[in-house]
Amino acid sequence: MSAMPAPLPLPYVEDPGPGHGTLPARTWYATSDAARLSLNGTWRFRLSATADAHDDAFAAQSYDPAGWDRIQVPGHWVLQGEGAFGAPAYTNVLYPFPVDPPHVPAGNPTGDHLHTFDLPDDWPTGGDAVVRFDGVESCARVWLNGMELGDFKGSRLAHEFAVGHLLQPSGNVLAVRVHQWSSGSYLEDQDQWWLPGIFRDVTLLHRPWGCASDFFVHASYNHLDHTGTLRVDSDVQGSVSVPELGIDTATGSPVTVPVDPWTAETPRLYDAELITPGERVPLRIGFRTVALDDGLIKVNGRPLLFRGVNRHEFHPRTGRTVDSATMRHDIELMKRHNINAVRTAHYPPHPEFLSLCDELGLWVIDECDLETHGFEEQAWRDNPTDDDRWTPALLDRAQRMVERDKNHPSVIIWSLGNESGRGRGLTAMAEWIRGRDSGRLIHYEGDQECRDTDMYSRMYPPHAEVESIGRGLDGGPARRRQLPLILCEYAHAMGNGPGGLADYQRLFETHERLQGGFVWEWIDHGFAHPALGYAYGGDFGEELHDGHFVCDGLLFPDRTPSPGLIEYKKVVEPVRIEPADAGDGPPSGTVRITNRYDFSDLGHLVFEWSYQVEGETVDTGPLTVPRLLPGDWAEVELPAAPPTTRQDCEQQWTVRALLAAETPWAAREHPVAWGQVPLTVPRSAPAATGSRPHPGNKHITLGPATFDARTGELLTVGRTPVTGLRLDAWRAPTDNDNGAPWQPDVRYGPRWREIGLHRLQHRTSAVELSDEAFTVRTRVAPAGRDIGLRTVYHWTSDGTRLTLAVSVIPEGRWAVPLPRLGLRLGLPASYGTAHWFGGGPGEAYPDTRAASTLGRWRAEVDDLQTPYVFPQENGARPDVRWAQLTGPEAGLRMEGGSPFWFTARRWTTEHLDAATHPTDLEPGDTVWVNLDHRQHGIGSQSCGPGVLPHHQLHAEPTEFTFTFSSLEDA
Ligand code: IPT
Repeated sequence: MSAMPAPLPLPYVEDPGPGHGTLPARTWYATSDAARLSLNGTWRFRLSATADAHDDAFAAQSYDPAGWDRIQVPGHWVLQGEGAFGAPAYTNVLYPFPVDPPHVPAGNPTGDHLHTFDLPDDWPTGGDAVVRFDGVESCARVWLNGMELGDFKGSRLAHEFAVGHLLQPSGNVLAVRVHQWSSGSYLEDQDQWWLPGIFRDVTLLHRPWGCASDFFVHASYNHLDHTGTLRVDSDVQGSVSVPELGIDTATGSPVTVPVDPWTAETPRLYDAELITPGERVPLRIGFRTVALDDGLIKVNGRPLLFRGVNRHEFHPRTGRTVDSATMRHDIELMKRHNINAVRTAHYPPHPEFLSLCDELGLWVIDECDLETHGFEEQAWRDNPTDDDRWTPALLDRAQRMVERDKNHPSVIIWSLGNESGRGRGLTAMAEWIRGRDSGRLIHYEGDQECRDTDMYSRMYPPHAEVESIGRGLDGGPARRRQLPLILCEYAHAMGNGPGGLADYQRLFETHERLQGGFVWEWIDHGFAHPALGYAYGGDFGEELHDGHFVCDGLLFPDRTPSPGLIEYKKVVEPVRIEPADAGDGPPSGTVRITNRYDFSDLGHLVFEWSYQVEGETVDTGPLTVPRLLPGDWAEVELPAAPPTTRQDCEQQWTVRALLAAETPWAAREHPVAWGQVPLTVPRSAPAATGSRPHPGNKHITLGPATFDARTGELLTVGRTPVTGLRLDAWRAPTDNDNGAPWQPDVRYGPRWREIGLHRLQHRTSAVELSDEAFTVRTRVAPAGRDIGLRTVYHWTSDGTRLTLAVSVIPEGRWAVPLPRLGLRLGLPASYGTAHWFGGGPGEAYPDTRAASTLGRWRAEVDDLQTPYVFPQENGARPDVRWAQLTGPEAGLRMEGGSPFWFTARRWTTEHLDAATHPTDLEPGDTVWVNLDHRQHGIGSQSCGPGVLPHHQLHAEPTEFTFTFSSLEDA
């Protein structure tokens, strides 16, 4: 069965072809009754600086591994050996080697891996055996017992060699030479760390006589008569049994029976078995039919709305070696956050991940291991996807993906790859896939004319453009006009953000042609680092790198959900709970409930109401909601008599939808969706007036406060010392403020700095006392510019409370929005506990506030911080009516004349701005508080559109007030 490698025109490392000597690609399955032996474990390892340092040593068996290092397989060598085996390197688009295809650098780290194994005593004698590699980056040459088996490329695909004729009962030596760089590297320019090694499982599989080499499960669903049709094609005649359905049939012959369909919402799998003369293979069959129908992607006759994410394989210690528990955890987290789809960006994942998607229910776009993005730098000249020399490698990759993954019901779309330009090679891939599998659709974003694809796919388009596509106003080629739109990437989740998710979702839900999208991306790829917290590009001394652009996920590297994921969960929730439209009348005690599932009714949910007074829950109870069908809505009356009718405080209903029973991915009562129905409007804190300011020698007193008589600076409120209270307009720019260099629109982060908003000077022009007030007149402006903010602080008191009315009048031409507008002040470090009535529990900004829940919250200042891997503005709480910061003995209460944004941290904005890792941030002797009247939105400009106009903060004449009081007995 094995083929000896033919003489090569180029050394095999640089041959653009896929490799030599491997067996044809076939379906992957985790178990069967055939014997198998995991070869994972501790292997011997020798690292060389070049590809040819030890040429053919394995063939001659003239080596002595006694002095070699040890390494874990699966694993990447650059993540082992404590630095002795090199380091990871991160680039986004640029190849980290000269673009000279198919050549690779002379410096080509090469890892010789050696494993000695015995066959188990019960290893069968007849038949053949194969050794399977599930993932090796980027090129491997393999020997068993001194005989060369061949070589392969295609890092995230399975490769097998026939080895039966070479196996001996004991002392088998498997030798694998892995080169970091190969011609294959030109096809693997995904935006991620370059991580060489045998990073997925290695397995020895017995292949009994009479077993199938390959089989293809076709299981369709007819939604009109609710039947499923099963046909299993196998290259060896056998039978298929599905006991639960009473099916027992020959391979190749179709059977039609009534079934429950598979969907991502209802992942119904039937246990089955394929029985061939040599092997019994357990199958899990899901019946579903994928179609492009009426210009829409439909499954089982119904259009889908993708609430998706792009998932790279990543673990903060082991890179792309991801264990089963982590895979399952990823899917559980997705399901718990209302995510229904995954694009396996930008390569087929470990096959077990797909089995888990089948089991737990996610729609999958399975993407081929292909990206040639770096050729964009040279206007796509020499792009391998348009060069016939590379077409065999491209076809090999398409075949290995489809053959490996074809039996997963969760996979509904094949993607040709990512960011690989255009060319004949891609068309050849699409044609081959269509010929092999007519039961799925084809995706490739690079094909903007949709010549080879079944859907129009875009990355990061602005909202307005998505809307015009939704309305069918985008023109374009005739074929594309007939196709639905999906956003294979949108809402770049880098740092604080993404902003504007809710605005996208409204469009998706309004226009049928818009079938949703996939947020970029699931997880930050930061490596756990002893000194830096998490390391990103450049932290390993790379010559070329793209910094923290690799940290752009909805999860932090340790898989803690970031605020972006909480926001996404709310935005895509499958049940909408909102106040019933009361027209112009007073708010009513009625909620409108809409079922936004694609397939399920609401029978699996229970609903409950709760009632809040000043944000505090005073009562709860069950709510009966009809079992609405997908797309249906109902207006549901809340209990006739609210638990309290007090008029002097804020009151609201909260309605939540919870899982009625435990599921494989969440506990009973897991919250799926919620909504709030306000019955009153926010009350504003009345200004404190009536007290007279008293001038003293050095100080001025007013009610509970003292001020510096010369500068007008606030010094104390009761026993609380206050420092540095003044207008603040600066925030540590977020990744989205800074934007990506290729963004066409103005990027405000750099503009703000250019204008000098991070170094505003405060000049006091007058300190005035009157009978009722103490007034400080200032101008706040940056050096070198004529723009400024004329700012007046107007202090009054009623004896116990202190009110500050601020008026801000912009002067000069403000061509940029402001980052923020409000006050900052410093309190003693002991004021470490925050209580507030407002939005929470997590952070929010104007365009990331859908998940913010109005209520009473408490948190330590340390826990108000969002630990973005690259420090930046974070932690604001929106809609705050009042907030208190307290220490062991005293505290300060801050009330807004209107709802405000509350932020507290143990370092200044300037420190936050200067930090490059969270470990740079050291608590000082002050808690710095920002009370913002307004904040600028977040947007998604780190790779997409900026802040939508209605979320921008423009400089204009503004007035706002805050009232302070001291909490002496706190
Ligand atoms: C897009 C890539 O497809 C994705 O891999 C990732 O790099 C993302 O950007 C940014 O994080 S391509 C981009 C140039 C639009």
